[in-house]
Formats: sequence, C-alpha cells, structure tokens
Amino acid sequence: MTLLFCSSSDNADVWRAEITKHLPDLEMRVWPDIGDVADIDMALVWKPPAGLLASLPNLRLIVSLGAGVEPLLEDPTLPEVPLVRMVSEGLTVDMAGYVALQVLRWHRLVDEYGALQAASRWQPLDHRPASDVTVGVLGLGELGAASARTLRTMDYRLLGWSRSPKSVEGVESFSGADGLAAMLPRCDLLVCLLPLTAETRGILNAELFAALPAGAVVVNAARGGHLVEADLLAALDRGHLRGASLDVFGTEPLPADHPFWRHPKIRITPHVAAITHPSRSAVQVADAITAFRSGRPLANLVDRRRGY
Ligand code: NDP
Ligand code: OXD
Repeated sequence: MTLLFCSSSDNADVWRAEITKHLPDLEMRVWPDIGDVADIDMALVWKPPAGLLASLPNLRLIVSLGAGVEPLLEDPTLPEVPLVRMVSEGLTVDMAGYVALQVLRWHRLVDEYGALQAASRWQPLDHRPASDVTVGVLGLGELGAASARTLRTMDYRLLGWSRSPKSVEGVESFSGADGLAAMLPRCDLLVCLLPLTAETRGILNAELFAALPAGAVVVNAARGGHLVEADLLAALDRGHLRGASLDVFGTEPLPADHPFWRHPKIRITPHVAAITHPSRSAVQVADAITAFRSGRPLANLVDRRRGY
C-alpha cells in the first residue's frame, strides 16, 4: 500500500515525519516523483493538477489536506473512490480563534484605538456589552459550530444557519431560505463558514447585504467564491456595511492592484484563518489510512452529491 502526496503549499517531509509517527511502515511518494503509478492506492492532496488522480489505476482512497473539497470536486476526472476531508481539532481551534479575533476587532474598536494610538491620543470610546451584540454564522458544521461556541463563552448572542436545523447550545438555529431571511436582519456581524457549492456560490451578494442591518460587518473565512466582490464594495461605499474581514478570495494570492487591499473598511488576511498543521492533523490522516486498510467505515467522508 502506497500513499501519494501532492500539494504545492504543504511540506511533504514534515507530513511524512508526522504521519510515520503513527504508521511507521507507510510508503509515501511525493508528486511529481511518483514512480510506478500502479503501486499507488491512496492519495493525500491539496489542489492536485486536474487529471492526476485519474491517472492512478489502483487508487482506492483520497484524503484531502483541506476541509473544503471544492477544488477536488471541480475536476471532472476525479475518480469515484471514497473522499475523506480534513476535520481536525487543530484546524477547528484555529478557525474559532480567527473568528473570535475578527468579531473582537470590530466590536472592541481595535482599528479605532490603533488610529488613536498613532495620534498619541488617550480617548476611551463606547462599546456595547457583548451580550447586546448578535453574531450570525452561515454554516453550523465543524468550523461554524465551534466558532459559535467560542463566541458564546464571550457572551455574544449567536444565530446560526445551516441546511438542516441544528442543536448547538446557546445558538439559535435557522435553516432554509426563510430561516436566512429571518436571521439576517438581526445580525450585527455575519460570519461565512459555508462550503462552496452550486447553492452557496455568490451567497454574499447585494441582496444579502441589504437584508443586514445598517452598520453590520461581514467576515468571510470560507471561500472567495461565496462573495460577489463588486456588491461588497458597493455596500461598503454607500455606508450600509461598516466593514469586512476577508481571509479568502476569488483569486489567490489577491492581485496587488485589487481594490480590496487599499479599502479603508476591509481587513485582509492571506487564507490563514485555519491551517492544517501536520503536528495536529497527521493523526486524522493516519486514522483514515488505518480504517481504509482494515476495511472499517471511514470518518469525514464527503457526500459528492451535496458537494461537501
Ligand atoms: P462542514 O461540512 O462541517 O459544515 C458545513 C455547514 O454548512 C453545515 O452546517 C451545512 O449544513 C452548511 N451548509 C452547506 N450547504 C448549505 C446550504 N446550501 N444552505 C445552508 N447551509 C448549508 O464544513 P466545515 O465547517 O468543516 O468547513 C466549512 C468551510 O470552511 C470549508 O468548506 C472551507 O471552504 C472553509 N475553510 C476555510 C479555511 C480557511 O483557512 N479560510 C480553513 C478550513 C476550511 P448541514 O449541517 O445541515 O449539512
Ligand atoms: C481548507 C482550507 O479548506 O485551508 O482546509 O481552506
């Protein structure tokens, strides 16, 4: 049994060292030095070149280094073998931290105090108690639910939207189009943690922004494809939205001449909201391989029909 590793943004040697702590006998080949393709029956990948996985005649398992699998599903040649996505405590804790950071940034006036410091001005500003601030989370899955739980511990009011109704302690659950319409007008901040699918592409658009209360903030930590960029700029520029924190973009890296970089109401991070740290996530890869080898049911399987 041989694992193919293919990612241009992850360090194969570090992953090998971490995975072999759990599976010392594992043979791992690193793309493009893959040797005899017939040996390979498992692949661990992030954005592999289209067609690569289809060129492996004995492939039986794909493990995604990312939680979001739309880059894989967009490859029409993707083999019909089980596809396991990344769900790990490290990734989840990272994301909850990013979301908390962005909520606090806007609620606790971090940029305003930065400007006051730059002017050597000692000037307390008013902020509402967290218990009066409502955060809506689009997507109450692994990352959305954990982020909501973390914000609850800080006393924020939490609303969450998912395809099916959810029961997350302290989080009011909404689902379906009617649920979204009911939730949006109540959100002081809206956090997107949806998978990118045909149904969710472009969901952060003019209509959604108009349904948010004036002065709302949008945080997108999911995928650039969720956001209609021109609609965000228009909603910010006419003063309806107060600001946006963006971690993900339609084109990554974000081109140097993109208007988001210099927009005074946009805060940017370069797709780092949650990282699949090998030291924290190799065990999940090893578990998937072990289950696969022993014919046990696989956890975190992607439902290709749903797209996540
Ligand atoms: P999950 O699959 O665990 O959760 C997805 C959630 O979205 C579920 O609650 C699901 O509802 C809901 N959902 C899906 N489609 C719809 C829809 N059409 N309408 C309403 N709700 C919907 O995903 P994760 O939480 O693990 O990850 C979410 C996304 O975060 C990933 O797909 C990825 O794009 C992004 N991500 C970004 C990172 C970054 O660094 N910026 C890092 C990691 C992930 P239901 O439960 O009812 O099915
Ligand atoms: C992921 C990501 O999907 O890093 O895990 O965006």
